[in-house]
Amino acid sequence: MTTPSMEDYIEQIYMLIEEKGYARVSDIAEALAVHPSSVTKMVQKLDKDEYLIYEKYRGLVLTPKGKKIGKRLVYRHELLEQFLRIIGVDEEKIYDDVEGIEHHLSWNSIDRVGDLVQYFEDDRKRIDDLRNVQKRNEQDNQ
Ligand SMILES: [Mn+2]
Repeated sequence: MTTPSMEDYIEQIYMLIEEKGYARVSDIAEALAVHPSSVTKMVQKLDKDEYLIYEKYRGLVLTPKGKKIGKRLVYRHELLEQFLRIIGVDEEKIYDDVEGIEHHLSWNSIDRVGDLVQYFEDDRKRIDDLRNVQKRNEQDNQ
């Protein structure tokens, strides 16, 4: 079982390795806006739980288990961003909102959100229809 905080770390480490080929404690600390000592602590826990292998001077690598969950966490984040974008949430709110909800949905809900995103993407007209509903609601609220 992973906690929200563990998920944030695994997600970030997975993305750093995808982007740069490696993940340093200092990069993880910067990305998550936390103190490097917190990163070291969490990385040791993730090592103990076999999500990654941490060697002080050689850096860290995800285990197959860590990679698998990392990939799913990044997918979940991206899917939820897509979802909020489709339903018309303001661009500047999307990232923080996803950070706020991503750890609190079951995979069942994530899969159903995936269906909904697909439903809208299969036919752009559906997104236009939704925008029309939103325009009407905004006019009514004025
Ligand atoms: Mn995230």
